[in-house]
Amino acid sequence: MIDLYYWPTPNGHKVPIMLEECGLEYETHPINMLKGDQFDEAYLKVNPNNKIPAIVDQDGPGGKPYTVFESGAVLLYLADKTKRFIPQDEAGRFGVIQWLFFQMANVGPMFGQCGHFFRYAPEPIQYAIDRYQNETKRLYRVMDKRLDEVEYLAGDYSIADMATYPWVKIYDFHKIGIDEYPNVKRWRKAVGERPAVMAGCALLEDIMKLGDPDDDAYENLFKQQTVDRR
Ligand SMILES: N[C@@H](CCC(=O)N[C@@H](CS)C(=O)NCC(=O)O)C(=O)O
Repeated sequence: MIDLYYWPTPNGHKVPIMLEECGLEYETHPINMLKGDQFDEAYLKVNPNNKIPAIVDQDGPGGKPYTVFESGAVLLYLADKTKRFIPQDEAGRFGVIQWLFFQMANVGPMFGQCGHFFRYAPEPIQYAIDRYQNETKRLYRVMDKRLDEVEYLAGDYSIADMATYPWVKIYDFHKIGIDEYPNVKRWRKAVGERPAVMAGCALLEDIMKLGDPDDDAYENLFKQQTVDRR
């Protein structure tokens, strides 16, 4: 049994997608980041960085419970545990790892900032809006070129696609014209039609249809650096 600490966001979706793909049994523990659950002492023992997602594998190495945070690390852990969605040969394995790191170091942070400055910044800052949207578009071009050569980011469908899909799923949130990237569009459709991907993205999905963050949520999400939470 795997305990999944989760809230329905792009980084969150990655893990239930993999759990569903592998048919692993899991129990979902909602961490309501709008209410500040990510700062609870008990949760900070699971993820000291106060973010979702994270897991506790009750049947970890040596048969003991094992905690993993950072979505990329969670995906790699589950891929190694099941020997699925990552090739077992060294070249194939590092092919997946580099596209996974590409997502973790580029797509996630840059798309995240792009959405932030479009949607949540208290006042419009044109320099930041342009900087992060240009970087988002550049990353779309990188992916489009890659997906012109191969079917999935690392060749075969893998954890690199599971990590990237939830961010591309919401392209309109970042004001991206998906038709400009036909190979990404084809890939997005193929990944999005997989039953496990649909199930992973649907987990607690209704909770997020609540509209814009209210003042408390804004405080919990975006003022962490200026209030004494940690
Ligand atoms: N690099 C981290 C990023 C996780 C992350 O940013 N999670 C967001 C939701 S998408 C979160 O928990 N935010 C709450 C907070 O920052 O307090 C990962 O991939 O696991």
